Amino acid sequence: MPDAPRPAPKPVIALMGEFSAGKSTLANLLICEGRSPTQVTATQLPPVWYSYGSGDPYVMGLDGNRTQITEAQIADVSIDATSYIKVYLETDILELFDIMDMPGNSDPNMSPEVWQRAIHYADGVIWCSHATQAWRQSEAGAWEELPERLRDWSLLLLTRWDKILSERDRARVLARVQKEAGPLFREVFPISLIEALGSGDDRDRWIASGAEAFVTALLDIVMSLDGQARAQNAAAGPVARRPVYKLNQEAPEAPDALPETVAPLAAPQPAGAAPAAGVIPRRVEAKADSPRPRPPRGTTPRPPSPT
Ligand SMILES: Nc1nc2c(ncn2[C@@H]2O[C@H](COP(=O)(O)OP(=O)(O)OP(=O)(O)O)[C@@H](O)[C@H]2O)c(=O)[nH]1
Ligand SMILES: [Mg+2]
Repeated sequence: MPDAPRPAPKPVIALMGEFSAGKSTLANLLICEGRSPTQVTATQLPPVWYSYGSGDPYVMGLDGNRTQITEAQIADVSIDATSYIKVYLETDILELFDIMDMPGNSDPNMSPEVWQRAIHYADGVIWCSHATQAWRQSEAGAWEELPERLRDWSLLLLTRWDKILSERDRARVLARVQKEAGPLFREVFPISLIEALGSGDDRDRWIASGAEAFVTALLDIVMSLDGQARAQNAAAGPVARRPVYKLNQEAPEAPDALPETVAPLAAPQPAGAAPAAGVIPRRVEAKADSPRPRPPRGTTPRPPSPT
């Protein structure tokens, strides 16, 4: 009997950048769980790959062997012998795409192989760069080494925007980064992740943090990537299509129909309630059926997802 067809893998978005640039804080903002370990300074973690689902995490070793672990053991996983740690969460945004939280790539004690071998699984990257020292030469050098196919599907995020106080300085930093890095990314966004996490029900604060513009662009990328995967599926013949759901709604009748809108990312909270750390507090609407048609520069296929 032939194997049952496997569902198409979801797009994988890798969170990259130098040490302490805000990658894990961003992962927490996106997955709404506050589960991504931040400030892991004593030992670096291997890439942490978040997928939708339940069950225990596992470690994918460099030898290709999986080892089941508990959540409490994640912080102790050795970076040297590990390809990535897989973590399952039943959180809305992971129904749309997978997130890979990468270790900081400027640590002199860490081999660049750690992120180079994991980046092959990624369809797009969110590169986090400290706004106060944005887009250093070392970052440009590291980005240069990554596959060119990623550029049309990647965003540059200038984190800690709250640390640049004057409008004049903000404009200057943004202009320089746009000039130097703009052509290498789909878009550049300044953001205060701390402000976004703390914005609660305050919509103006959420928008002012830069989160709304960034998340809208991110969903745009994910929907475009998803459409591309669907086109590849159609070309490849009858394969199982991944059902795409409207978040918080019933699955559409046609299993391969794209949703008209994606909203909301988090259930609305009762008025006056303190937001849980890491919750995306805003309704972000993205037109899933009108992604910007920007084909990737390269068509290098990524390795099949091992899940
Ligand atoms: N003020 C401010 N602090 C931030 C912002 N983003 C992140 N931080 C803080 O920066 C520190 C490092 O953030 P992480 O998210 O752990 O950084 P990381 O890139 O995952 O770090 P490594 O994995 O160690 O490379 C934490 O204390 C965050 O709270 C921001 O936008 N504004
Ligand atoms: Mg981190």
